Amino acid sequence: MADYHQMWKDLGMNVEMHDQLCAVLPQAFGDVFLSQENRPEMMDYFDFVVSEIHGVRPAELVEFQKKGGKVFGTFCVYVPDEIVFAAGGIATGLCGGSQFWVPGGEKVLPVNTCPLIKASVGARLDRTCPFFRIADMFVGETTCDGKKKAWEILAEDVPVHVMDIPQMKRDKDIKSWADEIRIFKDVVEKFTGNKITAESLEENIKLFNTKRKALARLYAMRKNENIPISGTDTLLISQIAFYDDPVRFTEKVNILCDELDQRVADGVTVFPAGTKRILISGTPMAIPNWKLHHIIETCGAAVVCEETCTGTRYFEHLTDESASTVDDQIQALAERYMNINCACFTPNTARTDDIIRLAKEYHADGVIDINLKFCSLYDTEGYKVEKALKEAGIPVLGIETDYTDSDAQQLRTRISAFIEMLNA
Ligand code: BJ8
Repeated sequence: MADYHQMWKDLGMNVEMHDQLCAVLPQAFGDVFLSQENRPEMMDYFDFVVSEIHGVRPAELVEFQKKGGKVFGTFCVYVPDEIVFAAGGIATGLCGGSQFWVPGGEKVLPVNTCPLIKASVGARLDRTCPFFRIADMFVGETTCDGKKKAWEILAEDVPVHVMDIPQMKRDKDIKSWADEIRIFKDVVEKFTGNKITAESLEENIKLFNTKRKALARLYAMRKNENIPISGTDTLLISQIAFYDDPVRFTEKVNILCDELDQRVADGVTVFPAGTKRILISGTPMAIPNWKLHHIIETCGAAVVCEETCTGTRYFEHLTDESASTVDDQIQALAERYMNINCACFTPNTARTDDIIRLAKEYHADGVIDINLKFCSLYDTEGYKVEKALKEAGIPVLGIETDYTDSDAQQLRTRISAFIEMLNA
């Protein structure tokens, strides 16, 4: 990585502590990604982005701010990027996916809080992530209790706007979510000093639809019998989607897909014939959380799809592009976003339906339902997920884990046994 120490200092980061993170990431990345064989050539771009993760994109954001631009940090796929970009701002994902940041979060949060929340709070308070320093405003949401309380703590340190997400999906809830997006629009307009017009919103609805279509195209490649890209590589791309420039990202994903199309035509695969296919469902995997994919794929199975917010929940469903007034566009956004099936909703049968549909579409031999430790939402919903899968005759393994490596060996044993059972 090039030397970004001056930028990090200017951002008020704890550079010494941050250096410790920079020292371990290349090794972790090499072990997980570069050890894979026969990777698509176009993964080069995504490897580069992650090798410069705290450099290139933060430097772009800093330049943008110098010209008066505002950066919004988000933590949930319910927060509509379209609104931020339509006001000339930039939205960037902030969910923490490393154990490195967890102890910082534990200084102010109960230990029995999910690692994603602890890492996100720790990254800000310890000043060890440039994205958490750059974001001018954090945008939280009322999805789970841990997050709701975390926003109050973060608000002592940085401007925070919280979006009130309904917990049911009746007509009145969709209406209330549309109202919430209208409030967000006003906040973003005031913060950026820019008015959102029907034209700017239309442009950005189309931009994010195009980005979602590129990700859907990438995922569709994995439905093939010969799988041209590993699940581990696809996860990396999904994670990068949260912070890369959306236009460049979409272009790079489509170029990669052109290569994958050719691989499919040539029968090129990254897995031996007969490899068992796994669908992952559950909690999101924020960068650099690559633990489960690495374990599953080095145990001899292929991850063919993720029913997570770092997977299909991020890109499935497009926003209707036909509305011509800001008000109607916001209604269209509300309807699109309310299709995301987060476990914070009740009832959430559409999620179990999705998992079964995806298992069929991606020809999965089994499902691994993953829960981040202390996430009671997805943990509790695991009962319904496992029941529905069993009724559908799809083998399922429930796993709870965190960001540490302490359970890696135990997970390897359980996952190997599951794959062996699928092979029997
Ligand atoms: S739409 S999944 S991105 S809230 S933070 S709920 S793991 S205890 S992240 Fe999420 Fe939006 Fe839902 Fe998706 Fe559990 Fe942890 Fe809460 Fe979490």
